[in-house]
Parts: sequence; C-alpha cells; structure tokens
Amino acid sequence: MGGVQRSVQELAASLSARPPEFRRAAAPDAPPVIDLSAPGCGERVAEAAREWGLFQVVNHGVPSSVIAELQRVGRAFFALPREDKERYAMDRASGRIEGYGTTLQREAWHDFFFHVVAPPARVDHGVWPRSLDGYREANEAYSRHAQRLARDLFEHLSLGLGLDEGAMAEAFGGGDMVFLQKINFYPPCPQPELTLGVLPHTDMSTLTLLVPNEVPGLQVFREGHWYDVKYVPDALIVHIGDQIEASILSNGAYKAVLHRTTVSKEKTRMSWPVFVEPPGELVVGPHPRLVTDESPAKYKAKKYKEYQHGKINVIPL
Ligand SMILES: O=C(O)CCC(=O)C(=O)O
Repeated sequence: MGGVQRSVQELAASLSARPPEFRRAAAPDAPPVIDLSAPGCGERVAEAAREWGLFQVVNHGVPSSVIAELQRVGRAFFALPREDKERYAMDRASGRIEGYGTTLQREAWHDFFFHVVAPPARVDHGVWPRSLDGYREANEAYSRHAQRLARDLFEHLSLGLGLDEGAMAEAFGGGDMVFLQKINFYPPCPQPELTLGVLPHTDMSTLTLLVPNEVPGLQVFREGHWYDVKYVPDALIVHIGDQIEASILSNGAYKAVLHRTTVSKEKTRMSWPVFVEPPGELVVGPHPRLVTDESPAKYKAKKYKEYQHGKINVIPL
C-alpha cells in the first residue's frame, strides 16, 4: 500500500506560490457588448461572430420606446385568459404553423407565440391578436427597426469575410427575407435547477435579434463551458444562426451559437427573438468567393425549406 506521500496540506504549509499544475479556469468571460455607434464596431461584430457566435449590441438605433411597446403588448398577450390565447393556437395538422403554443410535452419550460412580421406578402394578420390595443402597431414599428439593424449587421459580417457589403443580404434573399417574431414566456418554476427553459440548440435562421426582459437566463456554450449572457439595459442580443454559421454561407468562418436558457424560481422571464430567415425556396450554400482549393466547401448547398424540414424533425422549435 502506497499511503499518502505528500498532502496538499503539507504543500500549502511549505509554499508561497501555487505550483502550475493546480489550475482553475480563468474567470469566465462573457459574450461581448458592442457599441454600434463606435468607430471600428464592424470589426468587433465580425470578431464576435467568429469567437462567440453571439454578442450584444448597444446604440443600435432602435428607440427604447419602440422596444418597451413591443414588450408591453407581448406581456399583454400572455396575460390574456387561456381561452383567448387558444384562439391563436398554432395547429400544424391544419397547416397553421404560426401562433400560440407550448413546450409542455417537450421537457422545456416555456410557452410561446410567433408570427411573420415581414415581408408584407408573407404576413397573416389572422394570427395577430386583434383584441390587444396597439399590438399590430408595436410589432410593425419594431419590425421596421429590426430589418434595418439586420441589414447593418449583414454589411459588417460581409465586410468581415472580405465580401462586398451587400453580399450576405443578397445571398439570403434581399427584400424577400422573412422576419419571424417570437415571444417566449418562461413562468417561475418550482425546481429551476432541474429544468431548462429552452434546450440547447442553434438557430436555423441567418441571424436572430433578441430583446430580453430583465430576468437573466440565456447561456451560450463555448469551448466546453456554458457562459451567462448578462442583462444589459437597452441592449439587443444577436445570435449567429446556421445559415450564416461557421458552416453554411461563411463556409466555416462564423459560428452558429449553441445556446439554452435557465429558468427562475420566483420570476417570469420573457424574450422577444426575431429570426431572420431566407425564403424557403432559396438555395443557401457556401459563398463561391469563399470556396477555394485551400478551403473547399464544407457544406452542401440546399433550399432553406429542406434544411428547415430536416432540423425541425430533430430539434423542436
Ligand atoms: O429566451 C432566450 O433568451 C432564447 C430563446 C431561444 O433560444 C429560442 O426561442 O429559440
């Protein structure tokens, strides 16, 4: 029997500095917060997309009042009696894929409501709650800003790949890109340590722009660790999705972020992501300018609707 040759207790008594083999990971970083009015912000956006696949933006040009109104009408929707919300229920069997739904059967602790907000030809106002004062105006106003902000971010991301500034937006369908507004509602959970609000996933979209409420919960996965995304007042959270990803359009340069949400025992968390998607018939694949002999295509080009179909059948929305 070997016995204890030397203990940490003895080591501690005899040394003033910790030997290098005793290490604790450096204090976790957090995804960057980027000031979009600052010089050099485009490079920071591209760098964050490469390093994290997620970042927060401030001074993004979306007025606080527009965000507050989007949040107000979203809270008002979830405050409606259940029967009223049910009137807007999604029903895949009858082809209604937008609307109100729950993840109750899927081990994730949230209900949701979603519908397309742009382009106009894709909007079905039949699934927007008619009885809520200001619902339509609030969503239309926010959507106009979200479309402008998405264009700005696409420009930074295109330049970051050495492409023309309009390359990415054009490759995703230009004015035909679809903006899907979702509201997530995570009520207090009696055993939050055993539950997740949304299970780990990457978004199948190009970009996701997300308005959080003040209750933290979003976490991102990077190099083996989950990192908390801190609540920053007035910031919007930008996720890089599969279509831009490290994979599809950027052929490995940018990273689709794996993320999940935790829930709270006392507080209701809410979030308002807008998923920016290519039209279903559009074929998305590595940009020809990014495919070379040294960097061959890593992903097969396919229609967005085919990509979506494959992913939805594996990971719940
Ligand atoms: O609520 C959040 O912060 C994330 C939501 C999310 O990942 C989703 O709706 O797919």
